[in-house]
Amino acid sequence: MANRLLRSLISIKVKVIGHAHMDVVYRWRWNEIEKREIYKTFSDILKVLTNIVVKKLMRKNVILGVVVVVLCPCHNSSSQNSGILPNVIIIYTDDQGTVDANCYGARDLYTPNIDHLAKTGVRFSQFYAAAPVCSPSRAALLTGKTPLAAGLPGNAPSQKGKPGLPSEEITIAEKLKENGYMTGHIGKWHLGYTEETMPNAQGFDYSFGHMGGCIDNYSHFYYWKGPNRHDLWENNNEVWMDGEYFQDIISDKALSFVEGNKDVPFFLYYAINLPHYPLQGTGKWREYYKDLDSPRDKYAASLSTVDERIGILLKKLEELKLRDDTIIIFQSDHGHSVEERTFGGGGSAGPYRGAKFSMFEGGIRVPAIISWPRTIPQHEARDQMAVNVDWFPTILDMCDIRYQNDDFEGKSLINVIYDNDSSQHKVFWWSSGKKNWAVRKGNWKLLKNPRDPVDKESIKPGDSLFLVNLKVDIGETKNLANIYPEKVHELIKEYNQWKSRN
Ligand SMILES: [Ca+2]
Repeated sequence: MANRLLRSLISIKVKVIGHAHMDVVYRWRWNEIEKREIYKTFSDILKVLTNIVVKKLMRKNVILGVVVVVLCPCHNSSSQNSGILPNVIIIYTDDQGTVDANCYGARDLYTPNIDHLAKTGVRFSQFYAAAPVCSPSRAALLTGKTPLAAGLPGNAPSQKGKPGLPSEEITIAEKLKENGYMTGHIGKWHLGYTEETMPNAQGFDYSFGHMGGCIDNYSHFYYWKGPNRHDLWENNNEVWMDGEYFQDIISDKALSFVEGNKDVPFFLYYAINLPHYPLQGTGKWREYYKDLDSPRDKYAASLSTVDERIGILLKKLEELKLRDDTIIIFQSDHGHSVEERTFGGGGSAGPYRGAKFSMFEGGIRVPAIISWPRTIPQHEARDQMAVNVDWFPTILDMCDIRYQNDDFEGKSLINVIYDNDSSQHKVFWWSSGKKNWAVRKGNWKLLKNPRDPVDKESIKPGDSLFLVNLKVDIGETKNLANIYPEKVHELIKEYNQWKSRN
């Protein structure tokens, strides 16, 4: 048989009196991997499908009048069918500023495809990365835990032979793989550069990209001070593609991964390494932004290069008729950079203070969108506080995969997304390095030894404890620590309790 996976399709048609007709199409595949969950009988499958349909309708607050379920299985029976699973794609951009998309208020950028995700999904306006730098943000995303709890509180080394995210941590890829998914990592990794910590050892069936923090997009050499090293890998094998533009390579790899797995549930972690430096957008976008000031012009060209390739992926999903049944999560890993290698800026945090490396809002508040046209609301916004550690349990809920709440510090966003419920995060914690941390509880936020890379001089000696009320001071301009000492103590206590657990 040419394909290792057989195809099957079930169409459930649910008619609801007084409400729209709703089609839910699920795909599943024969599962040749024995450890995956098995539904042995047709009645088991029917029960699971019915539960899922009822759950989805309940989420939509639909009053059921008559539910007609018509099952049309079009394959022969097997003893090894996997569960019923939507595809999942996480698009994780690198150093994209808090408000750097049209749907987040940018007026000088052109981001129609990111905006399209917002129009076909739910956009978050108070969404955080669990860290203000690359590796711990990614560790939090993939484990559902704060970086401290996940064992990677700071950036992983970019040198071959150095570890990163501990291999005993369970990643989204490992969990989904156990439940019948084909899993792929494409783009930046930066979570370990040893065989035990590279993507294939962390649950990814397929991996293509660079293992360190950044590369030149044409030579694929590490882009930092020397000695710079070649860093391009496919499934643990070093590959050389001299002169080929990395953004086009990973775009093609993403299309191939999706097309090659179109008949099976798949998870793609698409970690695009722009608009992180080097700011190497394409000539088309450099020309488009030629009238913007530097470095905004170079940053904008990089971001629109990313946006254009997101559009290419969306078009492919539509061509394959997978778009409606694919959960797409879009997020930046943290705020924009003001480092020398990015000409001191280019990105924007809008009204928020700080940037990458800072736990002021501009370092950790990020654009974040989820789109799943078949199921979740479209063109809606949510202002509830949420964090990237929430995606893991959210995905598992959406895929109907069981888990223990204690497995994560993240909270499922299902009720926030579907029903606009209040945030489940009463409190959240960040730490960066040994001396810098922050806690948010309600509208109060306490920063210990805050950093403001945009204006380093603005941090005064008396600001080692910096208390803000985000409700009245979104720009975190005024330190209220001396006015509300009891609030300072309360938040220090929250931090210490979290720290003692980790
Ligand atoms: Ca980054």
